[in-house]
Amino acid sequence: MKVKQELEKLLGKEIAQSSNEEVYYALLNLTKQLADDRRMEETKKKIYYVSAEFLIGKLLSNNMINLGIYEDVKKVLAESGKTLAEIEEIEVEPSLGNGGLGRLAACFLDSIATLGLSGAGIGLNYHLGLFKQVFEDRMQKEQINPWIKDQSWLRKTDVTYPVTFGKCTVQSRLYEIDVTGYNNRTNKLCLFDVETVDESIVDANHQFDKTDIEKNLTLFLYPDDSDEDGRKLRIYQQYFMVSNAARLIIDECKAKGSKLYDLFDYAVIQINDTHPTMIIPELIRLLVAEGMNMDAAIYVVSKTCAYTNHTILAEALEKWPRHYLAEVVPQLVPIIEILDDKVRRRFSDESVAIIDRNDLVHMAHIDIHYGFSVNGVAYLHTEILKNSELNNFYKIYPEKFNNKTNGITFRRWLLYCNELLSDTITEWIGDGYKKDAMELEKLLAFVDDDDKLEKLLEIKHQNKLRAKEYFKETQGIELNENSIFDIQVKRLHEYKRQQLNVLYVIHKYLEIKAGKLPTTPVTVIFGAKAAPAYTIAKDIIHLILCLQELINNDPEVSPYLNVVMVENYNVTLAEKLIPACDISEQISLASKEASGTGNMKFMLNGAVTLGTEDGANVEIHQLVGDDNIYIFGESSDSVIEHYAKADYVSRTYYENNPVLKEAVDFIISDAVIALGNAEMLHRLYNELLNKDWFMTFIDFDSYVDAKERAYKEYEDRKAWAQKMMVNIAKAGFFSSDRTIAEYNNDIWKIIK
Ligand code: TH1
Repeated sequence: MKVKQELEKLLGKEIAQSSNEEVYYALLNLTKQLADDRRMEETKKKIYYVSAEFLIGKLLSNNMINLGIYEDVKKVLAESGKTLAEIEEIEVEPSLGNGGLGRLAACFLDSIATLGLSGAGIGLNYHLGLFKQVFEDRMQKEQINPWIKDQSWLRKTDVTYPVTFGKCTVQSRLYEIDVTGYNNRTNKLCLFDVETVDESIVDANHQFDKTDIEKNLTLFLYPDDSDEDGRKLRIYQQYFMVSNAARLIIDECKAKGSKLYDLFDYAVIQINDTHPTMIIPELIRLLVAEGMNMDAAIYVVSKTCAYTNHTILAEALEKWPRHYLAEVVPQLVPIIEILDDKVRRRFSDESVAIIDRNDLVHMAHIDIHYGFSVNGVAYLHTEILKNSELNNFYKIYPEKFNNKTNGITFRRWLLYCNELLSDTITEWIGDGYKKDAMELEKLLAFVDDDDKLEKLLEIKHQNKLRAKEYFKETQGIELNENSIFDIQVKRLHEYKRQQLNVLYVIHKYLEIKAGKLPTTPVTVIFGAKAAPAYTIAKDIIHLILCLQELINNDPEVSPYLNVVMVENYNVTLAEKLIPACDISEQISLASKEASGTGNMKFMLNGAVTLGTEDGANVEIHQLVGDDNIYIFGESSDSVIEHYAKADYVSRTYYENNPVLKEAVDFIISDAVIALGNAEMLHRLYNELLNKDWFMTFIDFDSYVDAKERAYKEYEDRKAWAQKMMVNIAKAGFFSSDRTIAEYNNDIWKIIK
C-alpha cells in the first residue's frame, strides 16, 4: 500500500498543506479501513471477556503498529515536515478504565487478536468515564472528562436491546471499537450505551441525580458509592452491562447454529472480577425464557462462565444487599435464591453461602459455585486464594482453581513506548522477540559487553530527556535528566503505600538539611489518582504536593532531591514515564497487591524493581535473581499472621525508632503546615500513628536500607546497566501473549 497516496486521497490535498487535525482524522480513517480488511471468519467457539473497565489508551499508533504501517506513516509524515508525536496529540485518550484491572483487559484484547483467537470484549461506553485530576491548592480536584468526539474509533451499530429494571425499561445501543492483533485478525470491543443518556444533568460540582437512570446510566465509571443511591446506580450499570452481553452472546451463538443446550461449545465468558457476575443469573433467566428447564440452564451456564479474582481486599469483594437487587433487578432475585438454596442443600458451611445471614449477596460466591474456573492473577495471589482467602471453596472445588500470572502487551509497552530500545534490541538479536517474547533472553549474552551496556545507559538518558521535554511542555514540570528517576505510578491506595515512599522522601530531606548529601541527585516521581471519596488517599496526595513545593524550592535541597507529582496520570503519561525510569517502586504490603502490571512494564523498559515480595514481584525476583532486584519488607506469611493475631501496633514502631519518628512528625511540622491544610495533614498523621492498617512502619527501616543500597549501586554505572540488561532479558515471561495462551489452553480452549 502506498501510504502517502492513500492519505492524500483521504485529505483531498497534500499532507504538507494539511493541518495536524486533518492528518489525524485521515489516519484514523485509513487505519479503520485497514482494520476492517483484517476481519476474519469466527470460529465455532468464541471468548467473551466481560469487564467494567477497558483502559485502552490512545489507539492510533498501536493500531498502525499492529497493521504494519507505522514505519511508513512516520516516514511519510517526516517528508511533509510533520511528526507522529504532534499528530497523536490530537487524539484523546478514552476514559473507560481506572487502573490495572482495566489496562489488563486492554492488553488481553490485543493478545487475543494477536494469537488469532476469535474473541470480543464487552463493556460499557461511559461518556465521562473516570474523572480528570487537576491540582488546586495542592489538592486533588476532580473534573469531568468528556472524551467522545464526533469522529472517533467508536462505530455505532444497529444492535439494540430493551433492558428492563424494576422501575423502568431502557433501550440500549451497541458501539464497537475494532481491535486488530499484531499482524493478525481484527476482533471487537463491544461497548453498550443507553440511548437516553444526558451529559447535561451533571452540574458544575459534578453532582447529578443518581436516581435518574435513563439519563445517568452510562455517564460515569464507578459512580460514588458512599450513599445508597450511588450503590444502586452501580447495580443498574452492572445489570445493564451483563444483560446486553448475555443477549449479544446468545444471538451470536444462535446465528452460528447453537441450540443453547450446547452454548458452551460456542461461547466462553470470562468474568473480570465480580462486576459482571450478574451475567450468571441473567443467562439462566434468559435460557429459561427460551424454554429450557432451570436445572439444564444452570448446568449450561456453569459450563460457559469462568471467573478471575483480582484482589483479596475485603472492601473490593462485592456484597449487595438483597433488597437492593429486589428493587433494581427483581427478575434476578428468585434465580439467585435458587442458586443459594442449591448451595445450602449441598454444603452446611455458612461461609460458602451465596446469600448470607445478613441478607447480603456475595457476588464472588456465585462465580465460584456456578463457574467452571476460578483463577488468580499471580502465583502468590493464587496460593493465598487457595490456602486462606478462598480455602473453604478450594476444599470443595480444587479442580476449578488455577493461576494465570498477568501480562502486558509488548506492542504498546515496548515497541511503541520505547522505540529507541526496541530498535536497538532488534539490531542486537533480530526481531523474533516481537512474536516470541522469550527470545529477549538472547540479550543475556551481552551482560558483559561494555558497548552494549553503554548503549542501554544512553537510551535511558535519551528517554529521560524525552520525558523532561514532554512534562515541561504539558505540565510546566522541570525534570533533572541527570538524576535518578525513582518512580511510583499507580492508583493511590493505602495498601500500595505511597505513604511509605513519602516517609523516605521526608527522611532524605531531613538528612540533606543536616548536611548529609547524596552523591547522585534523585527525583522521586509520583503519579496517582485517588477515588473522590477516599479521604486518606487525598490527604496523601496533599502531603506529596506540599513536599514538592517545599523541597523543590529549597536551594539547599533541590540540587540533590526533587519530588514531582504528575497531574492526571493515565496511559499516555505512563508511556512517557516508564521508559525513563531507573527505579520502579512496587512497595505494596506483602499479600495485598494481587499482581501488579506496572512492575512488568518497568522491568521490560530496563528499570530495576524496588519492591516487596508481593504479587508478580515474587516472579520477577525469581526470574532476575537477588542481584537484579531490591527486595525488602515483611513476608506475606508474616503479614497474614499479624492480621490474624491483630498484634500490629504502629505506635510501638514510632516510639522505638527515632528516625521514623522524626519523619512522621515532620508531616505536622510548621514547615509543612505552612504550605498545606492542617486538618488534612493531622488526619493523615493520626491515621499512621493510630492505625496504619497497611503496616508502613513495620517496613520503614528495611525500605530505607533497600533504597539506599539501590542509590549506591546506581553509581556503578556498568553494574547498573548489567541489572538493566538482565531485567529486559527476563521480561519475556510477562508478555500477555503468554498469559492469553495459558487462558486458552487451560480455560477457553478456542480452536483456531
Ligand atoms: C487490580 C489489582 O489490584 C492488581 O494487583 C492487578 O494487577 C490488576 O487488578 C489486574 O489483575 C484490581 N483492580 C481492581 C479494581 C476494582 C476492584 C478490584 C480490583 S483488583 C474496582
